[in-house]
Amino acid sequence: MGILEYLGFGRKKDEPGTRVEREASSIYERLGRVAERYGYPVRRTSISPGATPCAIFLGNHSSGKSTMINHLLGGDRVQDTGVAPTDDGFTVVMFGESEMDLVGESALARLPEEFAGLSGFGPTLVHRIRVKVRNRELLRRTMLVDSPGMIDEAGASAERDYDFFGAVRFLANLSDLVLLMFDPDKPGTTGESVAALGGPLAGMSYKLRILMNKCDLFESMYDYARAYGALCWNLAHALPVKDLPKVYACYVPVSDRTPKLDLSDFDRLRSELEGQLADADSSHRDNVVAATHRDVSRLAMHVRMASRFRREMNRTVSRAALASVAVAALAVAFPLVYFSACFSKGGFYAILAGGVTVLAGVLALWIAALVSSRFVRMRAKGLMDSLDGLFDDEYREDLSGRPDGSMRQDWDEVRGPLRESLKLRWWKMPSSGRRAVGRMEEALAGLAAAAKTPEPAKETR
Ligand SMILES: Nc1nc2c(ncn2[C@@H]2O[C@H](COP(=O)(O)OP(=O)(O)O)[C@@H](O)[C@H]2O)c(=O)[nH]1
Ligand SMILES: [Mg+2]
Repeated sequence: MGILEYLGFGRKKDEPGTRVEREASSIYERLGRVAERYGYPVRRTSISPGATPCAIFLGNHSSGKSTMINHLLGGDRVQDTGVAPTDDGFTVVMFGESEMDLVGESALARLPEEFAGLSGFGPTLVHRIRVKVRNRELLRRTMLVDSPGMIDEAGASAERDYDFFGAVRFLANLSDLVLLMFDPDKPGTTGESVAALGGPLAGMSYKLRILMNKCDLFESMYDYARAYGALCWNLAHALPVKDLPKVYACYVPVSDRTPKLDLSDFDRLRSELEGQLADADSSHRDNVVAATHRDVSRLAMHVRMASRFRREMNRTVSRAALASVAVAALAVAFPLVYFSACFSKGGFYAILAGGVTVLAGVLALWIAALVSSRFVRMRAKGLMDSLDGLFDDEYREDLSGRPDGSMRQDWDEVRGPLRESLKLRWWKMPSSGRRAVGRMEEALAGLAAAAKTPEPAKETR
Protein backbone atom coordinates (compact mmCIF):
# COMPACT_ATOMS: atom_id res chain seq x y z
CA MET A 1 0.00 0.00 0.00
CA GLY A 2 1.42 3.35 -1.00
CA ILE A 3 1.56 6.30 1.38
CA LEU A 4 -1.27 8.14 -0.46
CA GLU A 5 -3.49 5.11 -0.29
CA TYR A 6 -2.50 4.61 3.33
CA LEU A 7 -3.57 8.16 4.12
CA GLY A 8 -6.93 7.39 2.60
CA PHE A 9 -6.60 8.93 -0.91
CA GLY A 10 -7.80 6.95 -3.88
CA ARG A 11 -9.63 4.43 -1.74
CA LYS A 12 -13.09 3.43 -2.78
CA LYS A 13 -15.64 4.66 -0.25
CA ASP A 14 -17.33 1.28 0.06
CA GLU A 15 -14.14 -0.68 0.69
CA PRO A 16 -14.98 -2.87 3.69
CA GLY A 17 -13.13 -3.24 6.97
CA THR A 18 -11.07 -1.12 9.28
CA ARG A 19 -7.75 0.47 8.36
CA VAL A 20 -5.88 -2.20 10.37
CA GLU A 21 -7.69 -4.98 8.50
CA ARG A 22 -6.98 -3.47 5.11
CA GLU A 23 -3.33 -2.92 6.00
CA ALA A 24 -3.03 -6.52 7.26
CA SER A 25 -4.81 -7.84 4.20
CA SER A 26 -2.45 -5.99 1.86
CA ILE A 27 0.54 -7.33 3.84
CA TYR A 28 -0.71 -10.89 3.38
CA GLU A 29 -1.15 -10.30 -0.35
CA ARG A 30 2.36 -8.88 -0.74
CA LEU A 31 4.10 -11.44 1.44
CA GLY A 32 2.34 -14.44 -0.06
CA ARG A 33 4.83 -14.54 -2.93
CA VAL A 34 7.88 -14.31 -0.63
CA ALA A 35 6.43 -17.06 1.57
CA GLU A 36 5.88 -19.28 -1.47
CA ARG A 37 9.39 -18.69 -2.75
CA TYR A 38 10.91 -19.68 0.59
CA GLY A 39 8.47 -22.54 1.21
CA TYR A 40 7.05 -20.95 4.36
CA PRO A 41 3.52 -22.07 5.29
CA VAL A 42 1.82 -18.81 6.31
CA ARG A 43 -0.49 -19.70 9.14
CA ARG A 44 -3.36 -17.30 8.67
CA THR A 45 -3.07 -16.91 4.86
CA SER A 46 -5.50 -13.99 4.72
CA ILE A 47 -7.50 -11.40 6.63
CA SER A 48 -11.01 -10.67 5.42
CA PRO A 49 -11.57 -6.94 5.87
CA GLY A 50 -15.00 -6.32 7.33
CA ALA A 51 -15.43 -9.87 8.65
CA THR A 52 -17.31 -10.21 11.93
CA PRO A 53 -15.15 -11.00 14.98
CA CYS A 54 -15.21 -14.60 16.08
CA ALA A 55 -15.17 -16.48 19.41
CA ILE A 56 -14.50 -20.19 19.74
CA PHE A 57 -15.68 -22.39 22.63
CA LEU A 58 -13.42 -25.30 23.54
CA GLY A 59 -13.51 -27.79 26.39
CA ASN A 60 -14.35 -31.30 27.48
CA HIS A 61 -17.49 -33.13 26.44
CA SER A 62 -20.35 -31.88 28.54
CA SER A 63 -18.45 -28.91 30.00
CA GLY A 64 -21.37 -26.75 28.84
CA LYS A 65 -20.12 -25.18 25.59
CA SER A 66 -23.36 -25.59 23.66
CA THR A 67 -25.48 -24.59 26.66
CA MET A 68 -23.44 -21.40 27.05
CA ILE A 69 -23.84 -20.60 23.33
CA ASN A 70 -27.62 -21.10 23.54
CA HIS A 71 -27.75 -18.88 26.62
CA LEU A 72 -25.74 -16.12 24.92
CA LEU A 73 -27.92 -16.20 21.82
CA GLY A 74 -31.20 -16.21 23.74
CA GLY A 75 -34.42 -17.32 22.06
CA ASP A 76 -34.89 -20.82 20.69
CA ARG A 77 -32.18 -23.39 21.28
CA VAL A 78 -29.59 -23.36 18.48
CA GLN A 79 -27.23 -26.10 19.61
CA ASP A 80 -28.14 -29.55 20.94
CA THR A 81 -27.04 -30.14 24.50
CA GLY A 82 -26.79 -33.18 26.73
CA VAL A 83 -24.55 -35.25 28.92
CA ALA A 84 -23.77 -37.72 26.11
CA PRO A 85 -21.42 -36.39 23.40
CA THR A 86 -23.75 -34.60 20.96
CA ASP A 87 -21.31 -32.99 18.56
CA ASP A 88 -18.56 -34.52 16.48
CA GLY A 89 -17.74 -31.42 14.43
CA PHE A 90 -17.33 -27.69 14.53
CA THR A 91 -20.41 -25.46 14.22
CA VAL A 92 -20.12 -21.81 13.30
CA VAL A 93 -23.16 -19.79 14.33
CA MET A 94 -23.27 -16.57 12.32
CA PHE A 95 -25.61 -13.72 11.54
CA GLY A 96 -28.06 -13.70 8.64
CA GLU A 97 -31.58 -12.35 8.08
CA SER A 98 -32.84 -15.65 6.71
CA GLU A 99 -31.99 -18.57 8.92
CA MET A 100 -30.47 -21.71 7.44
CA ASP A 101 -28.22 -24.66 8.26
CA LEU A 102 -25.36 -25.70 5.98
CA VAL A 103 -22.91 -28.61 6.14
CA GLY A 104 -19.57 -29.43 4.53
CA GLU A 105 -18.47 -27.62 1.37
CA SER A 106 -21.51 -25.34 1.28
CA ALA A 107 -20.89 -24.40 4.91
CA LEU A 108 -17.27 -23.52 4.10
CA ALA A 109 -18.39 -21.44 1.13
CA ARG A 110 -20.67 -19.36 3.40
CA LEU A 111 -17.79 -18.51 5.79
CA PRO A 112 -15.27 -15.66 5.37
CA GLU A 113 -12.33 -16.39 3.06
CA GLU A 114 -9.84 -17.13 5.80
CA PHE A 115 -11.79 -20.25 6.87
CA ALA A 116 -11.08 -21.79 3.45
CA GLY A 117 -7.84 -23.25 4.83
CA LEU A 118 -9.96 -25.76 6.78
CA SER A 119 -10.29 -27.79 3.59
CA GLY A 120 -6.57 -28.56 3.99
CA PHE A 121 -7.51 -30.85 6.90
CA GLY A 122 -9.25 -33.21 4.50
CA PRO A 123 -12.82 -34.24 3.65
CA THR A 124 -13.38 -35.96 7.02
CA LEU A 125 -13.20 -32.61 8.76
CA VAL A 126 -14.94 -30.65 6.00
CA HIS A 127 -17.98 -32.95 6.30
CA ARG A 128 -18.08 -32.12 9.99
CA ILE A 129 -18.24 -28.37 9.54
CA ARG A 130 -21.63 -26.88 10.08
CA VAL A 131 -22.82 -23.32 9.65
CA LYS A 132 -26.00 -22.16 11.35
CA VAL A 133 -27.21 -18.80 10.12
CA ARG A 134 -29.40 -17.15 12.75
CA ASN A 135 -31.00 -13.75 13.12
CA ARG A 136 -29.82 -12.98 16.68
CA GLU A 137 -28.51 -9.68 17.93
CA LEU A 138 -25.17 -10.90 19.38
CA LEU A 139 -24.24 -12.51 16.05
CA ARG A 140 -24.19 -9.11 14.35
CA ARG A 141 -21.10 -8.39 16.44
CA THR A 142 -19.55 -11.83 17.00
CA MET A 143 -19.73 -15.22 15.34
CA LEU A 144 -19.63 -18.15 17.75
CA VAL A 145 -17.86 -21.44 17.05
CA ASP A 146 -18.93 -24.56 18.97
CA SER A 147 -16.45 -27.43 18.96
CA PRO A 148 -16.55 -31.19 19.55
CA GLY A 149 -15.72 -32.00 23.15
CA MET A 150 -12.13 -32.55 23.95
CA ILE A 151 -11.39 -35.99 25.32
CA ASP A 152 -10.53 -36.27 28.97
CA GLU A 153 -8.05 -39.10 28.63
CA ALA A 154 -4.41 -38.76 27.75
CA GLY A 155 -3.64 -40.13 24.30
CA ALA A 156 -7.30 -40.50 23.29
CA SER A 157 -6.91 -37.92 20.53
CA ALA A 158 -5.19 -40.62 18.49
CA GLU A 159 -8.69 -42.09 17.98
CA ARG A 160 -9.88 -39.13 15.94
CA ASP A 161 -9.83 -39.56 12.18
CA TYR A 162 -8.60 -36.04 11.43
CA ASP A 163 -6.02 -33.70 12.87
CA PHE A 164 -8.17 -32.36 15.70
CA PHE A 165 -5.46 -30.27 17.34
CA GLY A 166 -4.49 -28.87 13.94
CA ALA A 167 -8.10 -27.80 13.32
CA VAL A 168 -8.35 -26.34 16.83
CA ARG A 169 -5.18 -24.36 16.26
CA PHE A 170 -6.40 -23.13 12.89
CA LEU A 171 -9.76 -21.96 14.24
CA ALA A 172 -8.30 -20.51 17.44
CA ASN A 173 -5.88 -18.55 15.29
CA LEU A 174 -8.75 -16.98 13.39
CA SER A 175 -10.74 -16.32 16.52
CA ASP A 176 -10.58 -13.15 18.53
CA LEU A 177 -11.56 -14.82 21.79
CA VAL A 178 -10.86 -18.43 22.80
CA LEU A 179 -13.02 -19.68 25.66
CA LEU A 180 -11.68 -22.86 27.22
CA MET A 181 -14.30 -24.43 29.46
CA PHE A 182 -13.78 -26.83 32.32
CA ASP A 183 -16.40 -28.38 34.54
CA PRO A 184 -15.97 -29.22 38.21
CA ASP A 185 -16.03 -32.98 37.52
CA LYS A 186 -12.98 -32.79 35.29
CA PRO A 187 -10.90 -29.82 36.34
CA GLY A 188 -8.24 -30.49 33.73
CA THR A 189 -6.61 -33.47 35.34
CA THR A 190 -5.48 -35.12 32.10
CA GLY A 191 -6.41 -35.12 28.48
CA GLU A 192 -6.80 -32.86 25.53
CA SER A 193 -8.04 -29.70 27.27
CA VAL A 194 -4.85 -29.29 29.23
CA ALA A 195 -2.65 -30.65 26.43
CA ALA A 196 -4.21 -28.01 24.15
CA LEU A 197 -2.81 -25.22 26.32
CA GLY A 198 0.77 -26.27 25.68
CA GLY A 199 0.01 -27.34 22.10
CA PRO A 200 -2.48 -25.75 19.72
CA LEU A 201 -3.28 -22.83 22.02
CA ALA A 202 0.33 -22.00 22.87
CA GLY A 203 1.11 -18.33 22.42
CA MET A 204 -2.57 -17.30 22.50
CA SER A 205 -2.87 -16.44 26.18
CA TYR A 206 -3.78 -12.83 25.29
CA LYS A 207 -7.11 -13.95 23.87
CA LEU A 208 -7.65 -17.03 26.00
CA ARG A 209 -10.39 -16.98 28.65
CA ILE A 210 -10.51 -19.90 31.07
CA LEU A 211 -13.95 -20.79 32.41
CA MET A 212 -14.81 -23.06 35.28
CA ASN A 213 -18.43 -23.75 34.45
CA LYS A 214 -21.37 -25.31 36.31
CA CYS A 215 -20.49 -23.53 39.57
CA ASP A 216 -24.17 -23.79 40.57
CA LEU A 217 -23.55 -27.49 41.25
CA PHE A 218 -21.15 -27.00 44.17
CA GLU A 219 -22.41 -28.38 47.43
CA SER A 220 -20.23 -26.17 49.63
CA MET A 221 -17.48 -23.59 49.64
CA TYR A 222 -15.02 -26.36 50.40
CA ASP A 223 -16.21 -28.22 47.28
CA TYR A 224 -15.71 -25.08 45.20
CA ALA A 225 -12.25 -24.37 46.64
CA ARG A 226 -11.14 -27.94 45.96
CA ALA A 227 -12.22 -27.83 42.28
CA TYR A 228 -10.80 -24.32 41.77
CA GLY A 229 -7.51 -25.38 43.36
CA ALA A 230 -7.31 -28.53 41.23
CA LEU A 231 -7.94 -26.53 38.06
CA CYS A 232 -5.30 -23.93 38.90
CA TRP A 233 -2.81 -26.63 39.84
CA ASN A 234 -3.28 -28.30 36.45
CA LEU A 235 -3.19 -25.01 34.57
CA ALA A 236 0.04 -24.05 36.30
CA HIS A 237 1.65 -27.18 34.87
CA ALA A 238 0.31 -26.62 31.38
CA LEU A 239 0.81 -22.88 30.91
CA PRO A 240 4.33 -21.60 30.35
CA VAL A 241 3.56 -18.27 32.06
CA LYS A 242 4.56 -17.09 35.52
CA ASP A 243 1.16 -15.67 36.49
CA LEU A 244 -1.98 -17.73 36.48
CA PRO A 245 -4.59 -16.32 34.10
CA LYS A 246 -7.92 -15.19 35.47
CA VAL A 247 -10.37 -18.07 35.87
CA TYR A 248 -13.97 -17.14 35.14
CA ALA A 249 -15.97 -19.20 37.60
CA CYS A 250 -19.50 -19.16 36.21
CA TYR A 251 -22.57 -21.18 35.34
CA VAL A 252 -25.53 -21.10 33.00
CA PRO A 253 -28.94 -21.07 34.71
CA VAL A 254 -30.34 -24.35 33.41
CA SER A 255 -30.95 -26.33 36.58
CA ASP A 256 -34.12 -26.06 38.77
CA ARG A 257 -32.25 -27.28 41.81
CA THR A 258 -31.79 -24.76 44.62
CA PRO A 259 -28.11 -23.75 44.70
CA LYS A 260 -26.13 -24.31 47.89
CA LEU A 261 -23.83 -21.33 47.29
CA ASP A 262 -24.51 -17.66 46.67
CA LEU A 263 -24.33 -17.37 42.88
CA SER A 264 -24.06 -13.61 42.53
CA ASP A 265 -20.26 -13.58 41.99
CA PHE A 266 -20.59 -16.26 39.32
CA ASP A 267 -23.31 -14.18 37.66
CA ARG A 268 -21.00 -11.17 37.68
CA LEU A 269 -18.16 -13.09 36.02
CA ARG A 270 -20.51 -14.46 33.36
CA SER A 271 -21.75 -10.93 32.63
CA GLU A 272 -18.14 -9.79 32.30
CA LEU A 273 -17.59 -12.48 29.69
CA GLU A 274 -20.81 -11.58 27.91
CA GLY A 275 -19.55 -7.99 27.74
CA GLN A 276 -16.29 -9.14 26.18
CA LEU A 277 -18.14 -11.21 23.61
CA ALA A 278 -20.42 -8.33 22.68
CA ASP A 279 -17.38 -6.07 22.30
CA ALA A 280 -15.19 -8.57 20.43
CA ASP A 281 -14.39 -5.81 17.94
CA SER A 282 -11.59 -4.43 20.09
CA SER A 283 -10.14 -7.93 20.60
CA HIS A 284 -10.50 -8.40 16.83
CA ARG A 285 -8.32 -5.39 16.12
CA ASP A 286 -5.64 -6.62 18.57
CA ASN A 287 -5.90 -10.10 17.15
CA VAL A 288 -5.47 -8.98 13.54
CA VAL A 289 -2.41 -6.98 14.53
CA ALA A 290 -0.99 -9.79 16.68
CA ALA A 291 -1.64 -12.53 14.09
CA THR A 292 -0.14 -10.51 11.26
CA HIS A 293 2.81 -9.46 13.36
CA ARG A 294 3.48 -13.06 14.35
CA ASP A 295 3.19 -14.38 10.80
CA VAL A 296 5.42 -11.67 9.36
CA SER A 297 8.05 -11.98 12.11
CA ARG A 298 8.18 -15.74 11.61
CA LEU A 299 8.39 -15.40 7.86
CA ALA A 300 11.25 -12.92 8.32
CA MET A 301 13.00 -15.41 10.60
CA HIS A 302 12.44 -18.19 8.06
CA VAL A 303 13.89 -16.05 5.25
CA ARG A 304 16.88 -14.94 7.32
CA MET A 305 17.70 -18.50 8.40
CA ALA A 306 17.18 -19.91 4.88
CA SER A 307 19.59 -17.29 3.51
CA ARG A 308 22.11 -18.02 6.24
CA PHE A 309 21.87 -21.73 5.41
CA ARG A 310 22.37 -20.96 1.74
CA ARG A 311 25.44 -18.84 2.51
CA GLU A 312 26.96 -21.64 4.61
CA MET A 313 26.31 -24.05 1.76
CA ASN A 314 27.73 -21.63 -0.82
CA ARG A 315 30.95 -21.67 1.16
CA THR A 316 30.94 -25.48 1.24
CA VAL A 317 30.15 -25.70 -2.48
CA SER A 318 32.92 -23.28 -3.46
CA ARG A 319 35.43 -25.16 -1.28
CA ALA A 320 34.37 -28.45 -2.84
CA ALA A 321 34.60 -26.95 -6.36
CA LEU A 322 38.05 -25.54 -5.60
CA ALA A 323 39.22 -28.93 -4.26
CA SER A 324 37.87 -30.66 -7.40
CA VAL A 325 39.69 -28.24 -9.69
CA ALA A 326 42.90 -28.64 -7.65
CA VAL A 327 42.70 -32.44 -7.91
CA ALA A 328 42.07 -32.19 -11.67
CA ALA A 329 45.00 -29.75 -12.05
CA LEU A 330 47.26 -32.16 -10.18
CA ALA A 331 46.00 -35.01 -12.35
CA VAL A 332 46.95 -32.98 -15.44
CA ALA A 333 50.24 -31.69 -14.04
CA PHE A 334 51.54 -35.15 -13.22
CA PRO A 335 51.43 -36.61 -16.82
CA LEU A 336 52.55 -33.24 -18.18
CA VAL A 337 55.76 -33.51 -16.18
CA TYR A 338 56.05 -37.27 -16.63
CA PHE A 339 55.61 -37.15 -20.42
CA SER A 340 57.56 -33.92 -20.96
CA ALA A 341 60.15 -35.76 -23.07
CA CYS A 342 57.39 -37.11 -25.40
CA PHE A 343 55.92 -33.62 -25.84
CA SER A 344 59.29 -32.23 -26.90
CA LYS A 345 59.65 -35.04 -29.48
CA GLY A 346 56.33 -34.14 -31.12
CA GLY A 347 54.49 -36.44 -33.55
CA PHE A 348 52.59 -39.55 -32.51
CA TYR A 349 54.11 -39.75 -28.99
CA ALA A 350 53.14 -36.18 -28.25
CA ILE A 351 49.53 -36.87 -29.36
CA LEU A 352 49.42 -40.01 -27.18
CA ALA A 353 50.86 -38.17 -24.18
CA GLY A 354 48.37 -35.32 -24.72
CA GLY A 355 45.49 -37.80 -24.88
CA VAL A 356 46.58 -39.49 -21.64
CA THR A 357 46.94 -36.09 -19.95
CA VAL A 358 43.46 -34.92 -20.98
CA LEU A 359 41.94 -38.26 -19.99
CA ALA A 360 43.64 -38.12 -16.58
CA GLY A 361 42.32 -34.57 -16.10
CA VAL A 362 38.74 -35.44 -17.09
CA LEU A 363 38.73 -38.63 -15.01
CA ALA A 364 40.13 -36.84 -11.97
CA LEU A 365 37.60 -34.01 -12.34
CA TRP A 366 34.75 -36.49 -12.63
CA ILE A 367 35.79 -38.48 -9.55
CA ALA A 368 36.45 -35.27 -7.59
CA ALA A 369 33.02 -33.91 -8.58
CA LEU A 370 31.34 -37.13 -7.42
CA VAL A 371 33.17 -37.06 -4.09
CA SER A 372 32.47 -33.32 -3.67
CA SER A 373 28.75 -33.60 -4.36
CA ARG A 374 28.52 -36.37 -1.79
CA PHE A 375 30.42 -34.18 0.63
CA VAL A 376 28.06 -31.24 -0.10
CA ARG A 377 25.00 -33.43 0.51
CA MET A 378 26.44 -34.72 3.78
CA ARG A 379 27.26 -31.18 4.89
CA ALA A 380 23.72 -30.02 4.00
CA LYS A 381 22.21 -32.88 6.02
CA GLY A 382 24.53 -32.18 8.94
CA LEU A 383 23.60 -28.51 8.88
CA MET A 384 19.88 -29.34 8.69
CA ASP A 385 20.28 -31.57 11.74
CA SER A 386 21.95 -28.78 13.68
CA LEU A 387 19.72 -25.85 12.77
CA ASP A 388 19.50 -24.87 16.45
CA GLY A 389 23.24 -24.15 16.50
CA LEU A 390 22.96 -22.13 13.32
CA PHE A 391 20.06 -20.16 14.84
CA ASP A 392 22.04 -19.42 18.02
CA ASP A 393 24.90 -18.15 15.89
CA GLU A 394 22.78 -16.07 13.51
CA TYR A 395 20.65 -14.54 16.27
CA ARG A 396 23.31 -14.19 18.99
CA GLU A 397 23.00 -10.40 19.21
CA ASP A 398 19.21 -10.31 18.83
CA LEU A 399 18.79 -12.95 21.55
CA SER A 400 20.84 -11.01 24.07
CA GLY A 401 18.55 -8.01 23.57
CA ARG A 402 15.32 -10.04 23.88
CA PRO A 403 15.47 -12.21 27.00
CA ASP A 404 11.65 -12.76 27.06
CA GLY A 405 11.85 -16.01 25.08
CA SER A 406 9.50 -14.82 22.32
CA MET A 407 12.23 -15.24 19.70
CA ARG A 408 12.82 -18.82 20.79
CA GLN A 409 9.07 -19.48 20.65
CA ASP A 410 9.06 -18.18 17.08
CA TRP A 411 12.06 -20.37 16.30
CA ASP A 412 10.25 -23.43 17.68
CA GLU A 413 7.50 -22.75 15.15
CA VAL A 414 9.83 -21.93 12.27
CA ARG A 415 12.33 -24.78 12.66
CA GLY A 416 10.13 -27.62 11.30
CA PRO A 417 8.81 -25.90 8.14
CA LEU A 418 12.28 -24.45 7.49
CA ARG A 419 13.89 -27.89 7.62
CA GLU A 420 11.25 -29.29 5.27
CA SER A 421 11.65 -26.48 2.73
CA LEU A 422 15.46 -26.72 2.92
CA LYS A 423 15.28 -30.46 2.27
CA LEU A 424 13.24 -29.82 -0.85
CA ARG A 425 15.16 -26.88 -2.32
CA TRP A 426 17.94 -25.28 -0.32
CA TRP A 427 19.86 -24.70 -3.57
CA LYS A 428 17.03 -22.50 -4.86
CA MET A 429 16.97 -20.24 -1.80
CA PRO A 430 18.44 -16.77 -2.37
CA SER A 431 21.63 -16.26 -0.37
CA SER A 432 20.62 -12.77 0.67
CA GLY A 433 17.19 -12.30 2.16
CA ARG A 434 18.02 -8.82 3.41
CA ARG A 435 15.71 -7.04 0.97
CA ALA A 436 12.81 -9.36 1.66
CA VAL A 437 13.36 -9.01 5.43
CA GLY A 438 13.59 -5.23 5.00
CA ARG A 439 10.24 -5.21 3.19
CA MET A 440 8.72 -7.21 6.02
CA GLU A 441 10.07 -4.79 8.62
CA GLU A 442 8.55 -1.94 6.61
CA ALA A 443 5.25 -3.81 6.47
CA LEU A 444 5.27 -4.28 10.24
CA ALA A 445 6.02 -0.58 10.76
CA GLY A 446 3.05 0.25 8.49
CA LEU A 447 0.83 -2.06 10.49
CA ALA A 448 1.97 -0.56 13.80
CA ALA A 449 1.21 2.92 12.43
CA ALA A 450 -2.25 1.80 11.28
CA ALA A 451 -2.89 0.24 14.70
CA LYS A 452 -2.03 3.52 16.44
CA THR A 453 -4.21 5.67 14.19
CA PRO A 454 -7.79 5.92 15.41
CA GLU A 455 -10.33 4.54 12.92
CA PRO A 456 -12.64 7.12 11.35
CA ALA A 457 -16.04 6.81 13.03
CA LYS A 458 -17.89 5.79 9.87
CA GLU A 459 -15.46 2.94 9.26
CA THR A 460 -15.84 1.20 12.60
CA ARG A 461 -18.27 -1.65 12.65
N1 LIG B 1 -26.17 -27.29 36.42
C1 LIG B 1 -25.62 -26.91 35.28
N2 LIG B 1 -25.69 -27.72 34.22
C2 LIG B 1 -25.12 -27.32 33.06
C3 LIG B 1 -24.45 -26.08 32.95
N3 LIG B 1 -23.97 -25.96 31.69
C4 LIG B 1 -24.34 -27.08 31.04
N4 LIG B 1 -25.04 -27.90 31.84
C5 LIG B 1 -25.58 -29.22 31.50
O1 LIG B 1 -24.50 -30.03 31.12
C6 LIG B 1 -24.87 -30.92 30.07
C7 LIG B 1 -23.88 -30.80 28.93
O2 LIG B 1 -23.97 -29.54 28.36
P1 LIG B 1 -23.57 -29.24 26.86
O3 LIG B 1 -23.80 -27.81 26.64
O4 LIG B 1 -24.21 -30.20 25.93
O5 LIG B 1 -22.03 -29.55 26.92
P2 LIG B 1 -20.97 -29.56 25.70
O6 LIG B 1 -20.70 -30.99 25.39
O7 LIG B 1 -19.76 -28.89 26.27
O8 LIG B 1 -21.56 -28.82 24.57
C8 LIG B 1 -26.28 -30.54 29.68
O9 LIG B 1 -27.13 -31.46 30.25
C9 LIG B 1 -26.46 -29.17 30.29
O10 LIG B 1 -27.81 -28.95 30.68
C10 LIG B 1 -24.36 -25.25 34.13
O11 LIG B 1 -23.75 -24.20 34.15
N5 LIG B 1 -24.96 -25.73 35.25
MG1 LIG C 1 -21.95 -29.48 22.62
